[in-house]
Amino acid sequence: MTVTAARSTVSPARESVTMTVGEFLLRRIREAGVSHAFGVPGDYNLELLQQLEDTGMLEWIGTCNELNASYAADGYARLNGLAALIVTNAVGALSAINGVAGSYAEHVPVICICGSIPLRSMERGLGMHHTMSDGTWDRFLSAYAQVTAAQARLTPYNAVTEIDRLITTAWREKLPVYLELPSDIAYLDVEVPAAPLVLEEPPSDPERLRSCTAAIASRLSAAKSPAILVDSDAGRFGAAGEIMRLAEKAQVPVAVVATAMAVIDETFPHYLGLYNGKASQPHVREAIETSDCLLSIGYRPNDLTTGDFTGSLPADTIRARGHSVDVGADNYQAVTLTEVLRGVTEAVPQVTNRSTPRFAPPPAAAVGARGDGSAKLTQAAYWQAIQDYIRVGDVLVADGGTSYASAGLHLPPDCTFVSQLIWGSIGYSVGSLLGTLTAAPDRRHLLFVGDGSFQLTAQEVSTILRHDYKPVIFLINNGGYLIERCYLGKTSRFNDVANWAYADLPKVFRPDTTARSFVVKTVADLEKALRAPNDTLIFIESIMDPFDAPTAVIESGNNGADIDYGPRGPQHRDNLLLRPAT
Ligand SMILES: Cc1ncc(C[n+]2csc(CCOP(=O)(O)OP(=O)(O)O)c2C)c(N)n1
Ligand SMILES: [Mg+2]
Repeated sequence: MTVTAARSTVSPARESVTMTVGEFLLRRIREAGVSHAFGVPGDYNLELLQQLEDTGMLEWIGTCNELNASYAADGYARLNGLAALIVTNAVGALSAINGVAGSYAEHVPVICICGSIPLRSMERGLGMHHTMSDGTWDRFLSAYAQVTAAQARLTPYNAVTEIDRLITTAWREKLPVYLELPSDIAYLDVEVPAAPLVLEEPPSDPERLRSCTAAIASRLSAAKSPAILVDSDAGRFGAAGEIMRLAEKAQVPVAVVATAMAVIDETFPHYLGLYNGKASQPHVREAIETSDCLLSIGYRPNDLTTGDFTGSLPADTIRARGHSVDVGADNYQAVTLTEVLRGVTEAVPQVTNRSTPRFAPPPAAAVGARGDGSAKLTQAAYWQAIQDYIRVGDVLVADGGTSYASAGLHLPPDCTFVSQLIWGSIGYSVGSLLGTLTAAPDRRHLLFVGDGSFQLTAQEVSTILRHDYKPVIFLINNGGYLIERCYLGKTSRFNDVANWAYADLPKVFRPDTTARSFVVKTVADLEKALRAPNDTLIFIESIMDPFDAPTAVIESGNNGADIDYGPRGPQHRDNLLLRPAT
Protein backbone atom coordinates (compact mmCIF):
# COMPACT_ATOMS: atom_id res chain seq x y z
CA MET A 1 0.00 0.00 0.00
CA THR A 2 1.31 3.47 -0.88
CA VAL A 3 0.02 5.84 1.72
CA THR A 4 1.48 9.08 0.43
CA ALA A 5 1.46 9.83 -3.25
CA ALA A 6 4.74 10.36 -5.13
CA ARG A 7 4.10 14.08 -5.60
CA SER A 8 3.65 14.70 -1.90
CA THR A 9 6.11 17.04 -0.29
CA VAL A 10 6.77 17.12 3.42
CA SER A 11 7.08 20.46 5.14
CA PRO A 12 8.27 19.39 8.60
CA ALA A 13 7.67 22.74 10.27
CA ARG A 14 3.92 22.49 9.80
CA GLU A 15 3.95 18.68 9.73
CA SER A 16 1.86 18.66 6.65
CA VAL A 17 2.08 17.09 3.23
CA THR A 18 0.54 17.92 -0.10
CA MET A 19 -1.92 15.36 -1.38
CA THR A 20 -4.90 15.31 -3.63
CA VAL A 21 -8.32 15.48 -2.01
CA GLY A 22 -9.23 12.00 -3.24
CA GLU A 23 -6.01 10.41 -2.04
CA PHE A 24 -6.36 12.07 1.34
CA LEU A 25 -9.90 10.73 1.68
CA LEU A 26 -8.75 7.18 0.85
CA ARG A 27 -5.75 7.52 3.16
CA ARG A 28 -7.90 8.61 6.09
CA ILE A 29 -10.34 5.73 5.54
CA ARG A 30 -7.45 3.30 5.51
CA GLU A 31 -5.98 4.86 8.65
CA ALA A 32 -9.37 4.37 10.29
CA GLY A 33 -8.94 0.61 9.89
CA VAL A 34 -10.95 0.05 6.71
CA SER A 35 -9.25 -1.99 3.96
CA HIS A 36 -12.11 -2.42 1.47
CA ALA A 37 -14.75 -0.29 -0.21
CA PHE A 38 -18.06 -1.56 -1.62
CA GLY A 39 -20.06 0.07 -4.39
CA VAL A 40 -20.82 0.61 -8.05
CA PRO A 41 -18.85 2.88 -10.42
CA GLY A 42 -20.38 5.91 -12.13
CA ASP A 43 -18.91 8.81 -14.05
CA TYR A 44 -18.98 11.05 -10.97
CA ASN A 45 -16.93 8.62 -8.87
CA LEU A 46 -14.65 7.00 -11.48
CA GLU A 47 -11.86 9.46 -10.75
CA LEU A 48 -11.86 8.40 -7.10
CA LEU A 49 -11.91 4.73 -8.09
CA GLN A 50 -8.90 5.42 -10.31
CA GLN A 51 -7.10 6.88 -7.31
CA LEU A 52 -8.14 3.86 -5.28
CA GLU A 53 -6.70 1.54 -7.90
CA ASP A 54 -3.51 3.57 -8.49
CA THR A 55 -2.64 3.87 -4.81
CA GLY A 56 -3.92 0.46 -3.71
CA MET A 57 -5.10 2.13 -0.54
CA LEU A 58 -8.35 0.16 -0.43
CA GLU A 59 -9.47 -3.02 -2.14
CA TRP A 60 -12.50 -2.44 -4.34
CA ILE A 61 -15.42 -4.86 -3.99
CA GLY A 62 -17.78 -4.04 -6.83
CA THR A 63 -21.36 -5.19 -6.24
CA CYS A 64 -24.33 -5.77 -8.55
CA ASN A 65 -26.20 -2.77 -7.19
CA GLU A 66 -25.84 -0.08 -4.56
CA LEU A 67 -28.49 -1.49 -2.24
CA ASN A 68 -26.46 -4.66 -1.92
CA ALA A 69 -23.31 -2.58 -1.48
CA SER A 70 -24.94 -0.72 1.39
CA TYR A 71 -25.85 -4.01 3.03
CA ALA A 72 -22.33 -5.33 2.43
CA ALA A 73 -20.82 -2.23 4.02
CA ASP A 74 -23.13 -2.70 6.99
CA GLY A 75 -22.11 -6.35 7.44
CA TYR A 76 -18.44 -5.43 7.07
CA ALA A 77 -18.73 -2.64 9.65
CA ARG A 78 -20.37 -4.93 12.18
CA LEU A 79 -17.30 -7.16 12.15
CA ASN A 80 -14.62 -4.58 11.36
CA GLY A 81 -15.87 -1.56 13.33
CA LEU A 82 -16.22 0.76 10.29
CA ALA A 83 -16.88 0.44 6.54
CA ALA A 84 -16.76 2.43 3.29
CA LEU A 85 -19.38 2.60 0.56
CA ILE A 86 -18.82 4.45 -2.74
CA VAL A 87 -21.79 5.39 -4.95
CA THR A 88 -22.56 7.83 -7.73
CA ASN A 89 -24.77 10.92 -7.64
CA ALA A 90 -28.46 10.43 -6.87
CA VAL A 91 -29.10 7.17 -8.73
CA GLY A 92 -26.49 5.31 -6.72
CA ALA A 93 -27.06 7.25 -3.52
CA LEU A 94 -30.81 6.67 -3.57
CA SER A 95 -30.39 2.96 -4.31
CA ALA A 96 -28.18 2.75 -1.23
CA ILE A 97 -30.30 4.89 1.09
CA ASN A 98 -32.42 2.03 2.42
CA GLY A 99 -29.31 0.19 3.56
CA VAL A 100 -27.73 3.31 5.03
CA ALA A 101 -30.94 4.09 6.92
CA GLY A 102 -30.75 0.52 8.22
CA SER A 103 -27.23 1.20 9.44
CA TYR A 104 -28.55 4.25 11.25
CA ALA A 105 -31.38 2.31 12.90
CA GLU A 106 -29.02 -0.49 13.87
CA HIS A 107 -26.14 1.78 14.99
CA VAL A 108 -23.61 0.65 12.42
CA PRO A 109 -20.85 3.08 11.30
CA VAL A 110 -20.65 3.29 7.52
CA ILE A 111 -18.95 6.09 5.56
CA CYS A 112 -21.05 6.65 2.45
CA ILE A 113 -19.10 8.54 -0.22
CA CYS A 114 -21.08 9.88 -3.13
CA GLY A 115 -19.13 10.94 -6.19
CA SER A 116 -21.20 13.94 -7.15
CA ILE A 117 -21.80 16.75 -9.64
CA PRO A 118 -18.64 18.80 -10.39
CA LEU A 119 -18.48 22.10 -8.46
CA ARG A 120 -18.01 23.76 -11.83
CA SER A 121 -21.46 22.62 -12.96
CA MET A 122 -23.05 23.76 -9.73
CA GLU A 123 -21.45 27.21 -9.91
CA ARG A 124 -22.40 27.68 -13.54
CA GLY A 125 -25.85 26.17 -13.14
CA LEU A 126 -25.30 23.54 -15.83
CA GLY A 127 -28.06 20.98 -16.05
CA MET A 128 -26.45 17.59 -15.52
CA HIS A 129 -27.50 13.95 -15.76
CA HIS A 130 -28.38 12.19 -12.49
CA THR A 131 -30.13 15.34 -11.29
CA MET A 132 -33.71 16.60 -11.60
CA SER A 133 -32.41 18.90 -14.33
CA ASP A 134 -33.95 21.85 -12.54
CA GLY A 135 -30.78 23.49 -11.23
CA THR A 136 -31.04 21.98 -7.75
CA TRP A 137 -28.06 20.21 -6.17
CA ASP A 138 -28.95 19.66 -2.56
CA ARG A 139 -31.88 17.28 -2.61
CA PHE A 140 -29.92 14.10 -1.98
CA LEU A 141 -27.64 15.69 0.59
CA SER A 142 -30.85 16.69 2.37
CA ALA A 143 -32.29 13.20 2.00
CA TYR A 144 -29.17 11.75 3.59
CA ALA A 145 -29.43 14.24 6.45
CA GLN A 146 -32.42 12.18 7.58
CA VAL A 147 -30.45 8.93 7.80
CA THR A 148 -26.90 9.88 8.79
CA ALA A 149 -25.22 11.45 11.80
CA ALA A 150 -23.23 13.99 9.73
CA GLN A 151 -23.09 15.10 6.11
CA ALA A 152 -20.76 17.28 4.03
CA ARG A 153 -20.18 18.32 0.46
CA LEU A 154 -16.42 18.57 0.09
CA THR A 155 -14.71 21.59 -1.40
CA PRO A 156 -10.97 22.13 -1.68
CA TYR A 157 -11.29 24.46 1.33
CA ASN A 158 -13.21 22.24 3.74
CA ALA A 159 -12.03 18.78 2.62
CA VAL A 160 -9.29 18.31 5.19
CA THR A 161 -11.42 19.18 8.22
CA GLU A 162 -14.65 17.65 6.94
CA ILE A 163 -13.11 14.28 6.07
CA ASP A 164 -11.71 13.92 9.59
CA ARG A 165 -14.91 15.21 11.18
CA LEU A 166 -17.11 12.72 9.32
CA ILE A 167 -14.93 9.67 9.82
CA THR A 168 -14.50 10.46 13.51
CA THR A 169 -18.24 11.06 13.94
CA ALA A 170 -19.13 7.72 12.33
CA TRP A 171 -16.67 5.87 14.53
CA ARG A 172 -17.50 7.64 17.77
CA GLU A 173 -21.26 7.62 17.37
CA LYS A 174 -21.50 4.21 15.66
CA LEU A 175 -23.69 5.76 12.97
CA PRO A 176 -23.39 6.25 9.20
CA VAL A 177 -22.22 9.52 7.64
CA TYR A 178 -22.59 10.88 4.10
CA LEU A 179 -19.97 12.74 2.16
CA GLU A 180 -20.26 14.18 -1.35
CA LEU A 181 -17.07 14.40 -3.35
CA PRO A 182 -17.65 16.64 -6.39
CA SER A 183 -15.88 14.90 -9.23
CA ASP A 184 -13.74 17.88 -10.29
CA ILE A 185 -11.90 18.24 -6.97
CA ALA A 186 -10.61 14.71 -6.35
CA TYR A 187 -7.35 15.48 -8.22
CA LEU A 188 -6.71 18.91 -6.66
CA ASP A 189 -3.80 19.28 -4.27
CA VAL A 190 -4.44 20.29 -0.70
CA GLU A 191 -2.22 20.59 2.33
CA VAL A 192 -3.04 17.81 4.78
CA PRO A 193 -1.73 16.65 8.16
CA ALA A 194 1.20 14.25 7.89
CA ALA A 195 0.21 12.40 11.06
CA PRO A 196 -2.21 9.51 10.75
CA LEU A 197 -5.80 9.79 11.94
CA VAL A 198 -6.16 8.41 15.43
CA LEU A 199 -9.61 7.22 16.39
CA GLU A 200 -10.12 7.47 20.11
CA GLU A 201 -13.05 7.77 22.43
CA PRO A 202 -13.18 11.27 23.89
CA PRO A 203 -11.91 11.01 27.47
CA SER A 204 -14.66 11.20 30.08
CA ASP A 205 -15.05 14.30 32.23
CA PRO A 206 -13.15 13.18 35.37
CA GLU A 207 -15.64 14.50 37.92
CA ARG A 208 -18.68 13.17 36.02
CA LEU A 209 -17.02 9.79 35.65
CA ARG A 210 -16.14 9.62 39.36
CA SER A 211 -19.64 10.59 40.48
CA CYS A 212 -21.31 8.28 37.98
CA THR A 213 -19.26 5.20 38.83
CA ALA A 214 -19.67 5.89 42.56
CA ALA A 215 -23.45 6.18 42.19
CA ILE A 216 -23.70 2.92 40.23
CA ALA A 217 -21.28 1.06 42.48
CA SER A 218 -23.13 2.07 45.62
CA ARG A 219 -26.47 0.88 44.25
CA LEU A 220 -24.95 -2.32 42.94
CA SER A 221 -23.16 -3.08 46.22
CA ALA A 222 -26.34 -2.66 48.27
CA ALA A 223 -28.51 -4.69 45.91
CA LYS A 224 -29.88 -8.14 46.75
CA SER A 225 -30.91 -9.06 43.20
CA PRO A 226 -28.87 -7.01 40.74
CA ALA A 227 -29.01 -7.77 37.01
CA ILE A 228 -27.59 -6.45 33.73
CA LEU A 229 -29.60 -6.14 30.52
CA VAL A 230 -27.56 -5.88 27.32
CA ASP A 231 -28.59 -4.42 23.97
CA SER A 232 -26.64 -4.08 20.72
CA ASP A 233 -24.71 -0.92 21.64
CA ALA A 234 -22.77 -3.00 24.15
CA GLY A 235 -21.25 -4.79 21.17
CA ARG A 236 -20.89 -1.70 19.01
CA PHE A 237 -19.02 0.18 21.75
CA GLY A 238 -16.79 -2.82 22.50
CA ALA A 239 -18.09 -3.16 26.05
CA ALA A 240 -18.83 -6.91 26.22
CA GLY A 241 -15.53 -7.72 27.96
CA GLU A 242 -16.06 -4.99 30.59
CA ILE A 243 -19.64 -6.15 31.20
CA MET A 244 -18.45 -9.70 31.83
CA ARG A 245 -15.68 -8.52 34.16
CA LEU A 246 -18.20 -6.54 36.20
CA ALA A 247 -20.68 -9.44 36.22
CA GLU A 248 -17.93 -11.81 37.32
CA LYS A 249 -16.72 -9.63 40.20
CA ALA A 250 -20.15 -8.59 41.51
CA GLN A 251 -21.76 -11.95 40.54
CA VAL A 252 -24.52 -10.35 38.53
CA PRO A 253 -26.65 -12.26 36.01
CA VAL A 254 -26.59 -10.85 32.46
CA ALA A 255 -29.49 -11.10 30.01
CA VAL A 256 -29.46 -9.93 26.39
CA VAL A 257 -32.27 -8.78 24.10
CA ALA A 258 -32.78 -10.20 20.60
CA THR A 259 -30.88 -7.30 19.00
CA ALA A 260 -27.80 -8.29 21.01
CA MET A 261 -27.62 -11.98 20.14
CA ALA A 262 -24.14 -13.43 20.82
CA VAL A 263 -22.82 -10.17 22.29
CA ILE A 264 -22.38 -12.06 25.58
CA ASP A 265 -20.93 -15.55 25.34
CA GLU A 266 -23.70 -17.98 26.25
CA THR A 267 -21.21 -20.19 28.09
CA PHE A 268 -20.28 -17.30 30.41
CA PRO A 269 -21.24 -18.54 33.92
CA HIS A 270 -23.39 -15.46 34.63
CA TYR A 271 -25.23 -15.54 31.31
CA LEU A 272 -28.93 -15.69 32.09
CA GLY A 273 -30.61 -15.89 28.68
CA LEU A 274 -32.77 -13.81 26.36
CA TYR A 275 -35.08 -11.13 27.75
CA ASN A 276 -38.18 -10.39 25.70
CA GLY A 277 -40.99 -9.33 28.06
CA LYS A 278 -43.69 -11.98 28.34
CA ALA A 279 -41.92 -14.17 25.79
CA SER A 280 -38.86 -14.61 28.08
CA GLN A 281 -38.22 -17.74 30.10
CA PRO A 282 -39.99 -17.00 33.45
CA HIS A 283 -36.80 -16.88 35.54
CA VAL A 284 -35.20 -14.45 33.06
CA ARG A 285 -38.22 -12.18 33.14
CA GLU A 286 -38.32 -12.23 36.90
CA ALA A 287 -34.59 -11.55 37.29
CA ILE A 288 -34.86 -8.50 35.03
CA GLU A 289 -38.24 -7.04 35.92
CA THR A 290 -38.00 -7.48 39.69
CA SER A 291 -34.31 -6.65 40.06
CA ASP A 292 -33.58 -4.14 42.82
CA CYS A 293 -30.68 -2.80 40.74
CA LEU A 294 -31.02 -3.27 37.01
CA LEU A 295 -28.20 -1.88 34.88
CA SER A 296 -29.27 -1.62 31.24
CA ILE A 297 -26.66 -1.12 28.55
CA GLY A 298 -27.84 0.70 25.45
CA TYR A 299 -31.35 -0.70 25.84
CA ARG A 300 -33.71 0.54 23.13
CA PRO A 301 -37.21 -0.74 23.90
CA ASN A 302 -39.30 -1.64 20.86
CA ASP A 303 -41.75 -4.35 19.87
CA LEU A 304 -38.90 -6.83 19.39
CA THR A 305 -37.10 -6.29 22.69
CA THR A 306 -40.14 -5.98 24.97
CA GLY A 307 -42.16 -9.04 23.89
CA ASP A 308 -44.56 -6.75 22.00
CA PHE A 309 -44.62 -4.24 24.86
CA THR A 310 -45.40 -6.79 27.55
CA GLY A 311 -42.20 -6.05 29.46
CA SER A 312 -41.66 -3.40 32.08
CA LEU A 313 -38.29 -2.64 33.58
CA PRO A 314 -37.96 -1.38 37.17
CA ALA A 315 -38.60 2.37 37.39
CA ASP A 316 -35.15 2.98 38.86
CA THR A 317 -33.26 1.11 36.11
CA ILE A 318 -29.79 2.55 35.56
CA ARG A 319 -29.56 3.36 31.87
CA ALA A 320 -26.06 3.39 30.42
CA ARG A 321 -25.48 4.43 26.80
CA GLY A 322 -22.37 4.96 24.68
CA HIS A 323 -21.62 8.40 26.13
CA SER A 324 -24.13 9.10 28.88
CA VAL A 325 -25.79 7.42 31.86
CA ASP A 326 -29.02 7.92 33.84
CA VAL A 327 -28.86 6.95 37.51
CA GLY A 328 -32.04 7.87 39.37
CA ALA A 329 -32.69 11.58 38.92
CA ASP A 330 -29.13 12.24 37.70
CA ASN A 331 -28.06 12.35 34.09
CA TYR A 332 -24.33 12.06 33.49
CA GLN A 333 -22.89 13.45 30.26
CA ALA A 334 -19.35 13.11 28.92
CA VAL A 335 -18.85 9.61 30.33
CA THR A 336 -17.84 6.81 27.99
CA LEU A 337 -19.37 3.37 28.44
CA THR A 338 -16.20 1.33 28.79
CA GLU A 339 -14.70 3.79 31.30
CA VAL A 340 -17.90 3.74 33.36
CA LEU A 341 -17.97 -0.05 33.45
CA ARG A 342 -14.29 -0.26 34.30
CA GLY A 343 -14.72 2.26 37.12
CA VAL A 344 -17.72 0.41 38.56
CA THR A 345 -15.86 -2.91 38.44
CA GLU A 346 -12.96 -1.38 40.37
CA ALA A 347 -15.29 0.16 42.95
CA VAL A 348 -17.57 -2.78 43.79
CA PRO A 349 -16.46 -5.40 46.31
CA GLN A 350 -15.81 -8.95 45.14
CA VAL A 351 -18.94 -11.02 45.75
CA THR A 352 -18.64 -14.75 46.30
CA ASN A 353 -22.01 -15.91 47.55
CA ARG A 354 -24.35 -15.22 44.65
CA SER A 355 -24.75 -17.50 41.69
CA THR A 356 -26.61 -17.24 38.40
CA PRO A 357 -28.91 -20.14 37.45
CA ARG A 358 -27.18 -22.16 34.80
CA PHE A 359 -28.25 -21.03 31.34
CA ALA A 360 -30.30 -23.67 29.58
CA PRO A 361 -31.42 -22.98 26.04
CA PRO A 362 -35.19 -22.54 26.18
CA PRO A 363 -37.25 -25.36 24.72
CA ALA A 364 -37.89 -22.90 21.88
CA ALA A 365 -40.45 -23.74 19.28
CA ALA A 366 -37.70 -23.09 16.78
CA VAL A 367 -35.69 -26.05 17.96
CA GLY A 368 -37.65 -29.25 17.91
CA ALA A 369 -37.24 -32.97 17.61
CA ARG A 370 -35.34 -34.38 14.69
CA GLY A 371 -37.84 -37.12 13.85
CA ASP A 372 -37.60 -39.79 11.23
CA GLY A 373 -34.88 -39.36 8.59
CA SER A 374 -37.07 -40.18 5.62
CA ALA A 375 -39.88 -37.89 6.76
CA LYS A 376 -40.58 -34.63 4.98
CA LEU A 377 -38.37 -31.87 6.32
CA THR A 378 -40.08 -29.70 8.93
CA GLN A 379 -38.94 -26.42 10.47
CA ALA A 380 -38.50 -28.23 13.80
CA ALA A 381 -36.19 -30.87 12.34
CA TYR A 382 -34.39 -28.27 10.22
CA TRP A 383 -33.36 -26.07 13.13
CA GLN A 384 -32.40 -29.09 15.22
CA ALA A 385 -30.02 -30.30 12.51
CA ILE A 386 -28.57 -26.80 12.10
CA GLN A 387 -28.13 -26.51 15.86
CA ASP A 388 -25.80 -29.51 15.73
CA TYR A 389 -23.93 -28.03 12.75
CA ILE A 390 -22.91 -24.74 14.40
CA ARG A 391 -19.42 -24.60 15.75
CA VAL A 392 -17.19 -22.25 17.74
CA GLY A 393 -16.38 -19.02 15.89
CA ASP A 394 -19.10 -19.19 13.22
CA VAL A 395 -20.60 -16.00 11.79
CA LEU A 396 -24.37 -16.41 11.44
CA VAL A 397 -26.15 -13.99 9.10
CA ALA A 398 -29.94 -14.15 9.33
CA ASP A 399 -32.64 -12.54 7.23
CA GLY A 400 -36.27 -11.84 8.15
CA GLY A 401 -39.02 -14.39 7.71
CA THR A 402 -38.91 -17.76 9.41
CA SER A 403 -35.13 -17.82 8.89
CA TYR A 404 -35.02 -15.44 11.78
CA ALA A 405 -35.83 -18.51 13.91
CA SER A 406 -32.05 -18.98 13.78
CA ALA A 407 -32.08 -16.44 16.61
CA GLY A 408 -33.44 -19.29 18.76
CA LEU A 409 -30.24 -21.29 18.23
CA HIS A 410 -27.86 -21.93 21.08
CA LEU A 411 -24.51 -20.41 20.10
CA PRO A 412 -21.10 -21.75 21.08
CA PRO A 413 -18.34 -19.30 22.08
CA ASP A 414 -16.93 -16.70 19.69
CA CYS A 415 -19.90 -16.77 17.31
CA THR A 416 -21.21 -13.56 15.78
CA PHE A 417 -24.89 -13.12 14.95
CA VAL A 418 -25.63 -10.56 12.22
CA SER A 419 -29.16 -9.52 11.49
CA GLN A 420 -31.08 -6.35 10.81
CA LEU A 421 -33.81 -6.98 13.33
CA ILE A 422 -34.93 -3.40 13.94
CA TRP A 423 -34.79 -2.11 10.36
CA GLY A 424 -35.92 -5.45 8.95
CA SER A 425 -35.33 -4.88 5.25
CA ILE A 426 -35.61 -8.31 3.67
CA GLY A 427 -32.74 -9.32 1.40
CA TYR A 428 -30.31 -7.58 3.75
CA SER A 429 -28.60 -10.82 4.68
CA VAL A 430 -27.29 -11.68 1.20
CA GLY A 431 -25.51 -8.35 0.75
CA SER A 432 -24.43 -8.34 4.37
CA LEU A 433 -22.89 -11.80 3.94
CA LEU A 434 -20.59 -10.41 1.27
CA GLY A 435 -19.46 -7.82 3.82
CA THR A 436 -18.97 -10.21 6.71
CA LEU A 437 -16.99 -12.59 4.46
CA THR A 438 -14.78 -9.72 3.32
CA ALA A 439 -14.17 -8.57 6.88
CA ALA A 440 -13.41 -12.03 8.28
CA PRO A 441 -12.53 -14.41 5.44
CA ASP A 442 -10.98 -16.97 7.77
CA ARG A 443 -14.17 -17.63 9.73
CA ARG A 444 -17.02 -19.90 8.65
CA HIS A 445 -20.11 -17.91 7.60
CA LEU A 446 -23.63 -19.34 7.60
CA LEU A 447 -26.48 -17.56 5.84
CA PHE A 448 -30.13 -18.19 6.80
CA VAL A 449 -32.55 -16.82 4.25
CA GLY A 450 -36.03 -17.47 2.89
CA ASP A 451 -36.99 -17.66 -0.79
CA GLY A 452 -38.90 -14.36 -0.64
CA SER A 453 -36.05 -12.44 0.98
CA PHE A 454 -33.46 -14.01 -1.27
CA GLN A 455 -35.25 -12.84 -4.40
CA LEU A 456 -34.54 -9.20 -3.48
CA THR A 457 -30.75 -9.44 -3.49
CA ALA A 458 -29.88 -12.88 -4.91
CA GLN A 459 -27.44 -11.62 -7.52
CA GLU A 460 -24.86 -10.79 -4.84
CA VAL A 461 -24.13 -14.52 -4.59
CA SER A 462 -22.22 -13.92 -7.83
CA THR A 463 -19.88 -11.48 -6.05
CA ILE A 464 -19.42 -13.97 -3.23
CA LEU A 465 -18.43 -16.63 -5.78
CA ARG A 466 -16.25 -14.16 -7.69
CA HIS A 467 -14.13 -13.67 -4.59
CA ASP A 468 -13.91 -17.42 -3.87
CA TYR A 469 -15.64 -17.08 -0.54
CA LYS A 470 -16.96 -20.30 1.01
CA PRO A 471 -20.09 -19.64 3.05
CA VAL A 472 -22.89 -22.10 3.67
CA ILE A 473 -26.17 -20.75 2.34
CA PHE A 474 -29.29 -22.21 3.97
CA LEU A 475 -32.31 -21.23 1.90
CA ILE A 476 -35.86 -22.18 2.88
CA ASN A 477 -38.04 -22.66 -0.17
CA ASN A 478 -41.62 -22.53 1.10
CA GLY A 479 -43.19 -20.88 -1.92
CA GLY A 480 -43.65 -17.42 -0.48
CA TYR A 481 -43.73 -14.99 2.38
CA LEU A 482 -44.61 -17.36 5.19
CA ILE A 483 -44.06 -14.90 8.01
CA GLU A 484 -46.51 -12.54 6.31
CA ARG A 485 -49.11 -15.30 6.23
CA CYS A 486 -48.94 -15.13 10.05
CA TYR A 487 -49.94 -11.43 9.87
CA LEU A 488 -52.48 -11.58 7.07
CA GLY A 489 -53.21 -13.42 3.85
CA LYS A 490 -52.70 -17.05 4.89
CA THR A 491 -53.53 -18.28 1.40
CA SER A 492 -53.59 -14.97 -0.47
CA ARG A 493 -51.77 -14.75 -3.77
CA PHE A 494 -49.89 -11.65 -2.67
CA ASN A 495 -47.92 -13.87 -0.30
CA ASP A 496 -46.80 -16.28 -3.05
CA VAL A 497 -43.50 -15.91 -4.94
CA ALA A 498 -42.29 -17.40 -8.21
CA ASN A 499 -40.50 -20.69 -7.76
CA TRP A 500 -36.83 -20.52 -8.80
CA ALA A 501 -34.28 -23.30 -9.23
CA TYR A 502 -32.36 -21.71 -6.34
CA ALA A 503 -29.71 -24.38 -6.00
CA ASP A 504 -28.78 -23.98 -9.68
CA LEU A 505 -27.84 -20.34 -9.19
CA PRO A 506 -24.18 -20.82 -8.26
CA LYS A 507 -23.68 -22.37 -11.70
CA VAL A 508 -25.52 -19.47 -13.35
CA PHE A 509 -23.57 -16.87 -11.39
CA ARG A 510 -20.20 -18.52 -11.95
CA PRO A 511 -20.13 -21.13 -14.71
CA ASP A 512 -16.82 -22.63 -13.52
CA THR A 513 -17.92 -22.80 -9.90
CA THR A 514 -16.93 -25.64 -7.60
CA ALA A 515 -19.86 -24.81 -5.31
CA ARG A 516 -21.82 -27.77 -3.96
CA SER A 517 -25.57 -27.43 -4.30
CA PHE A 518 -28.22 -29.54 -2.62
CA VAL A 519 -31.99 -29.58 -2.84
CA VAL A 520 -33.22 -31.26 0.32
CA LYS A 521 -36.68 -32.55 1.08
CA THR A 522 -36.10 -34.88 4.04
CA VAL A 523 -34.07 -34.88 7.23
CA ALA A 524 -31.77 -37.51 5.74
CA ASP A 525 -31.16 -35.31 2.67
CA LEU A 526 -30.30 -32.40 4.95
CA GLU A 527 -27.93 -34.47 7.05
CA LYS A 528 -26.12 -35.61 3.94
CA ALA A 529 -25.73 -32.02 2.77
CA LEU A 530 -24.40 -31.01 6.17
CA ARG A 531 -21.61 -33.56 5.83
CA ALA A 532 -20.16 -31.73 2.81
CA PRO A 533 -16.71 -30.25 3.52
CA ASN A 534 -16.47 -26.47 3.81
CA ASP A 535 -13.81 -26.15 1.09
CA THR A 536 -16.17 -24.36 -1.30
CA LEU A 537 -19.50 -22.53 -1.22
CA ILE A 538 -22.31 -24.83 -0.10
CA PHE A 539 -25.86 -24.01 -1.17
CA ILE A 540 -28.61 -25.92 0.62
CA GLU A 541 -32.12 -25.30 -0.68
CA SER A 542 -34.63 -26.86 1.71
CA ILE A 543 -38.13 -27.48 0.44
CA MET A 544 -40.70 -26.97 3.15
CA ASP A 545 -44.43 -26.72 3.60
CA PRO A 546 -45.80 -23.21 2.90
CA PHE A 547 -47.56 -23.19 6.30
CA ASP A 548 -44.84 -24.74 8.46
CA ALA A 549 -43.57 -21.98 10.74
CA PRO A 550 -42.08 -22.08 14.24
CA THR A 551 -44.79 -21.35 16.82
CA ALA A 552 -42.91 -18.30 18.12
CA VAL A 553 -42.94 -16.79 14.61
CA ILE A 554 -46.67 -17.49 14.21
CA GLU A 555 -47.46 -15.94 17.57
CA SER A 556 -45.41 -12.85 16.94
CA GLY A 557 -47.08 -12.44 13.52
CA ASN A 558 -50.53 -12.81 15.10
CA ASN A 559 -49.64 -10.22 17.78
CA GLY A 560 -48.20 -7.97 15.10
CA ALA A 561 -51.47 -8.09 13.18
CA ASP A 562 -53.37 -6.86 16.25
CA ILE A 563 -50.90 -4.00 16.76
CA ASP A 564 -50.71 -3.11 13.05
CA TYR A 565 -54.38 -3.28 12.04
CA GLY A 566 -56.19 -2.44 15.29
CA PRO A 567 -59.42 -3.89 16.64
CA ARG A 568 -61.37 -3.30 13.41
CA GLY A 569 -58.71 -4.77 11.14
CA PRO A 570 -59.28 -7.75 8.83
CA GLN A 571 -57.24 -10.18 10.95
CA HIS A 572 -60.35 -11.27 12.82
CA ARG A 573 -61.98 -12.75 9.75
CA ASP A 574 -61.99 -16.54 9.52
CA ASN A 575 -58.86 -18.23 8.29
CA LEU A 576 -57.24 -15.03 7.05
CA LEU A 577 -54.01 -15.60 8.93
CA LEU A 578 -51.94 -18.59 9.90
CA ARG A 579 -52.60 -19.45 13.57
CA PRO A 580 -50.65 -21.81 15.87
CA ALA A 581 -51.75 -25.45 15.69
CA THR A 582 -54.14 -26.18 18.53
C1 LIG B 1 -37.62 -4.50 1.80
C2 LIG B 1 -38.77 -5.18 2.47
N1 LIG B 1 -39.89 -5.44 1.78
C3 LIG B 1 -40.93 -6.08 2.36
C4 LIG B 1 -40.85 -6.47 3.67
C5 LIG B 1 -42.00 -7.19 4.32
N2 LIG B 1 -41.64 -8.58 4.65
C6 LIG B 1 -41.16 -8.94 5.84
S1 LIG B 1 -40.85 -10.57 5.99
C7 LIG B 1 -41.38 -10.84 4.41
C8 LIG B 1 -41.44 -12.23 3.85
C9 LIG B 1 -40.20 -13.03 3.94
O1 LIG B 1 -40.39 -14.21 3.22
P1 LIG B 1 -39.29 -15.31 3.12
O2 LIG B 1 -37.97 -14.69 3.04
O3 LIG B 1 -39.64 -16.26 2.06
O4 LIG B 1 -39.35 -16.00 4.56
P2 LIG B 1 -40.38 -17.08 5.09
O5 LIG B 1 -41.15 -16.41 6.20
O6 LIG B 1 -41.24 -17.53 3.97
O7 LIG B 1 -39.52 -18.17 5.62
C10 LIG B 1 -41.78 -9.66 3.79
C11 LIG B 1 -42.30 -9.56 2.42
C12 LIG B 1 -39.67 -6.15 4.36
N3 LIG B 1 -39.50 -6.46 5.65
N4 LIG B 1 -38.64 -5.55 3.74
MG1 LIG C 1 -40.53 -18.08 2.11
